[in-house]
Amino acid sequence: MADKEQKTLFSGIQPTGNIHIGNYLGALKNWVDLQEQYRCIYSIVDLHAITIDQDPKKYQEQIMETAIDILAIGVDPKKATLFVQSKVTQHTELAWMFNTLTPMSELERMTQYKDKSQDHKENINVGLFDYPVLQAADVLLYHAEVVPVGEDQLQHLELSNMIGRKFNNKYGNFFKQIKPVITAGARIMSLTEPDKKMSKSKGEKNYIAIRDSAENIRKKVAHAVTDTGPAVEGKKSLGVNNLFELLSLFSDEKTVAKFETQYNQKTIKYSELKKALAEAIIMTLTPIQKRIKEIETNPKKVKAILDKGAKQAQVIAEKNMADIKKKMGL
Ligand code: AQP
Repeated sequence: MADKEQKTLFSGIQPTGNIHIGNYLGALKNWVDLQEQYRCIYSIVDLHAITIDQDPKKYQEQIMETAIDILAIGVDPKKATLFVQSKVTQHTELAWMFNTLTPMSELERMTQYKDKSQDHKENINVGLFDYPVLQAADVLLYHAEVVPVGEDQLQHLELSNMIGRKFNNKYGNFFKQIKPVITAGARIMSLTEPDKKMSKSKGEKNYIAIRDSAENIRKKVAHAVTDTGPAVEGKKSLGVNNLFELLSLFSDEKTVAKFETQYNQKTIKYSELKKALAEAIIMTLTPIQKRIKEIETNPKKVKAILDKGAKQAQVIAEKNMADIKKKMGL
């Protein structure tokens, strides 16, 4: 068990199914790498995900699938706390308190809100608007100082820090500033629209899911767009750039250098680059998929891990919530 005097790290993922290599490289891989270094609290943020329509009949299955994927990637419940957000009610309680500190104008600026309201015009709900406030509550409820995320979440974390500062100014010093952890792979682009980030909601062909079969991975990479983006002389197109970035993250330096040389000499065959990339992704995902199969055989154990995680999170949340209420005169 890690030294509990360490700084606290918090991060979450929505149980929206089909965890992809963007989620993996931007966040989940870091969840594993950082679990020795910090007191890690990881949450399957089911309350965030209902800001978009979810099928209640399938939702528990999706939550389980997400938990299984996280464990298969290497999050170790002996080292980190893993729980489902809605099991710890203080998240929403704190979000309400933070609502009273958050200017509407700040939320109106949020890029994710603007994008998601465009994508889900039929359901632009208050939850979608308030999403970043719940996220601030998720992190600050545990006094987390470190948050590994993809680049798309940086704006939300800045807002969390603003909310923390506002609270401190109004009610007395309490919350620390959050430091985002951004690593290589923090912004993986879509395979089909490389000017946009890889995203579940943009359709199956734009992402590679960590559960995708080898055959599917080969097909998706083979169809990846290479010829879009600014054709600036001497600069790779966005699609090619994305393939090189993925190659550098999944493969070895020698392979990357070989294709870089070919690119510079204009002898590169993208079909070969894509083959090498597909095989490298398959090599990384095969052991994860094997562990998924093993973990799936024991759903009771997964449930027990989540229950224990929720209990651990509740203990911290209850204590901090009592302090917060006292500070606020509630
Ligand atoms: N393309 C990406 N590159 C790097 N990191 C990414 N993340 C998401 N997309 C990329 C990071 O993954 C973590 C979990 O994200 P989430 O559960 O909030 O999912 P999301 O960002 O909503 O993922 P999608 O695929 O984009 O879903 P939809 O299409 O539903 O919006 C976060 O740390 C995120 O930064």
